[in-house]
Amino acid sequence: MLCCNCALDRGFEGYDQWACHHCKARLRREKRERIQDALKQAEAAESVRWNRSQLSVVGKGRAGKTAFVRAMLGKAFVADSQSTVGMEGMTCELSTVMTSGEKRWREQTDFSCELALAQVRQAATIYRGKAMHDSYDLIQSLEAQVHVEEKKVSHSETHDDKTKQKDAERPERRAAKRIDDTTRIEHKVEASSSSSNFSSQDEVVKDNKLFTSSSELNEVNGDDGISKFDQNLVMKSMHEEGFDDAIVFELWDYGGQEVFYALFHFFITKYGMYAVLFNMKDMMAGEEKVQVCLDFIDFWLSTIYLHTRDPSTQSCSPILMVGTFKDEVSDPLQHLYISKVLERKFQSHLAWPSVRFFDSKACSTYDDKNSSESSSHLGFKDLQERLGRNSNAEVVRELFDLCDTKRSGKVSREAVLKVAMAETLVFFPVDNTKSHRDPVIPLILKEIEQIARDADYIKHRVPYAWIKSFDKMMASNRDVYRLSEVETLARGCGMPSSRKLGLKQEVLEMLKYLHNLGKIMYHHEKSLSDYVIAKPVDFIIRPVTQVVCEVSLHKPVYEAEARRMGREWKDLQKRAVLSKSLLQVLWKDYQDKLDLLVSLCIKFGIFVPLRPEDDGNVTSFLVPNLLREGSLGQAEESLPADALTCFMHFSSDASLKDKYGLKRSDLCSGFLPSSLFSNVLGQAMVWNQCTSEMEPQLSKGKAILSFGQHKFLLRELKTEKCFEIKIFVENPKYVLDRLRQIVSNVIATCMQNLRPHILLKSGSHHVNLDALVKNVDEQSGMWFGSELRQVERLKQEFRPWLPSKDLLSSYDLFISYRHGDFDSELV
Ligand SMILES: Nc1nc2c(ncn2[C@@H]2O[C@H](COP(=O)(O)OP(=O)(O)OP(=O)(O)O)[C@@H](O)[C@H]2O)c(=O)[nH]1
Ligand SMILES: [Mg+2]
Repeated sequence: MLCCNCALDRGFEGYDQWACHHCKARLRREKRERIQDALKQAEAAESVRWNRSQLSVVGKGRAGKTAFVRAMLGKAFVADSQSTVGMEGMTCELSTVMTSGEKRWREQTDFSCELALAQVRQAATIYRGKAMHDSYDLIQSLEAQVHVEEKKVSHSETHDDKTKQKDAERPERRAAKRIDDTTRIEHKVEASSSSSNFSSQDEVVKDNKLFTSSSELNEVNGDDGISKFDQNLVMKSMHEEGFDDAIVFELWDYGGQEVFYALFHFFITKYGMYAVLFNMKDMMAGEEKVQVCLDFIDFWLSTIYLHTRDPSTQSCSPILMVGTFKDEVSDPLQHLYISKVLERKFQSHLAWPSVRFFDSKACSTYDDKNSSESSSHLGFKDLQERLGRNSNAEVVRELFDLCDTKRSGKVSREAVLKVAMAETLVFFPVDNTKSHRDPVIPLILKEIEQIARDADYIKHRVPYAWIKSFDKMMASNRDVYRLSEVETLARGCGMPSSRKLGLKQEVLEMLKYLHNLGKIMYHHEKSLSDYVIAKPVDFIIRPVTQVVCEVSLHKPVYEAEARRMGREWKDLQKRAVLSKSLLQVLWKDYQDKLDLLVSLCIKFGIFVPLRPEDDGNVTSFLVPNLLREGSLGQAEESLPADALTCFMHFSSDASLKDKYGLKRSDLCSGFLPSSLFSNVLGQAMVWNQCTSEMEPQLSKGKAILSFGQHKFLLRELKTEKCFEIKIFVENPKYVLDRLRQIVSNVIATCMQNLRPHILLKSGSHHVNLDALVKNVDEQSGMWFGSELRQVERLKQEFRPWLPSKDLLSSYDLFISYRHGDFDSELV
């Protein structure tokens, strides 16, 4: 037989495509050289498209989040899975199976060196001759931002600069402009591909057969250019089509119980997407269950919007709503009904434009048994019956009208099904018991991949120095670093990559980037900015959930021992008071970092140190998230009847600040993050302890506190999305100002897009205090519905809340040295 390369007869028979061993050796050598060359080029580059994203799976407890994650990973369904404690994270690679074209998500456990992986991927791109036309240099876009900032300072007044200023606030948008220099690598890629003998994919695949194992690859020459990389990785890069381009996700499975929500604010970040899960059975149950289910979805949509809103577009990270238990709620009509209920409820939600819909026509979601129904006819009542007596009549009517195109008052079952199966749903219905065999799961994976590929952040070319620094942080077993330590480490890895940014600025940008990708935790807020948490789940979630958890569902590791502490255990469960000695037991496994953990928990607002003993040592903490619901008993009953009342309303909708005369229904569309009250309560407690001897009275949504002599009641009104503040002294401004300060501190730490508004009640209206002060100051009246109230009337009605200027009019300078009847109005 003739060799297919040199055409010499080597006398070997039986193969169509046969190369003699001389030719094979030459081809191997040549191929090895090309791989070597590609690796060298990749190594010589300074940055790489990292292809990272994240998916967070959130929703009510027991909604099927963990089962859904397992389904996406192709793991078998577990009938009685354990409730997730806090949250679980994993790194997964989303790749395409060549034979079926199906998406597959693989947990990545074998790569410890991100830089090497990124370089081999880059080499694979070069080797395959692919150009990366849509990547943008991150450093250059940051430098451009700095440049604009500098200009902004020097020419802040000109109109021209104002426009650029706007641009500076939109780094992602700016990055979307092609930066010519980033094509450096692409030219190299193109050059390399033109020098390569391989022009088509087929030839590459054939060529891959030259090396069938990593040891074979290593045998030839043994040159360092290749052997310093993981040989399996290099083999993979050659054999696996799509390896160079696969997206790696951080996948987060959140625990659904409310006690954990205080922790989640620190984990929800911009880069990535969110799957909001709900149990479809809840949506078909009675009104109460439907409401709870909708409230949870509302909470998550608002939370995602709050933490991921892009100020330039006003939109948030993409969201997929997923309905579980399709095995039990399987009728396509039920799905359409649920979809309509969700649409009605959330179509004006700020996060709604970011919700991705499901085109049910895209797959054969429904079994044949559904489509082979008899052709008898249904009236409106029959349809309602089919959807259950708890169904919402208005929605059923909408569905009926949708099917009854001839307006005959009757629709055939066939027509109903046809409509139900053809409509786009606002959520993805899944049956977790089928795991990845549910046809909707691959569609969800496809959607997730598309979202990631379209995102701006995925197109950034990340400096090698950043990835190297990240590797270094992960390589040591440390969970947490001081910022200065990261700076030193980063310098050792070749930072700053940009002299213009400088080391400090570039390190901050790197930390922000890694945080947004869910790789580390870093908060720029003053009290937290000195700590870089390399392994947030291990470092914070694991220990904190030993204290903050629902004991009936999640057992702390040392529960038996803790229970033996009798009164102290009871104090924690009943009064949310945690003694240091109990903490020593619950955190037995974290003794070496106990002090640091305690101080971080205080900074995160999870623990509030209670009044120190006489020797100045703190021996116990309040854990506000563990407070129980209930009345404040005698303390509440004996409160004076007359109090000055105001409301602190919260919303992510910036336009609300300009509105006054709000109705109760306007308030309900705000957003009150579930842990905000407990956080504020914690800080208010601290101020109470500093300024007053009065023992605070606390329960989950209510507290009686005192700032100095100023006693007040603070209450959470969940439906109206506000705090009610009843103040029992003549001048309410001191308490209000201090509470405003506390709220802004909490918001600055972890909810930066949230806006508080102080409202005063007048009849059926709520007046915005800031607008009121402004109007009174400008001597203009205010509209209350159709009634215009003049300034004098406003002054009279709201006098205690308005700044007092009576005494000021007779002084140029007023120095107050005491609180007394005479000057209490001013201080
Ligand atoms: N029949 C059926 N059971 C499901 C489905 N999804 C989840 N389950 C079951 O529902 C229970 C809760 O599922 P999980 O996946 O643990 O729920 P979770 O949302 O992770 O719960 P938490 O971690 O407590 O927040 C388990 O017993 C699952 O086996 C589904 O689609 N159909
Ligand atoms: Mg779970």
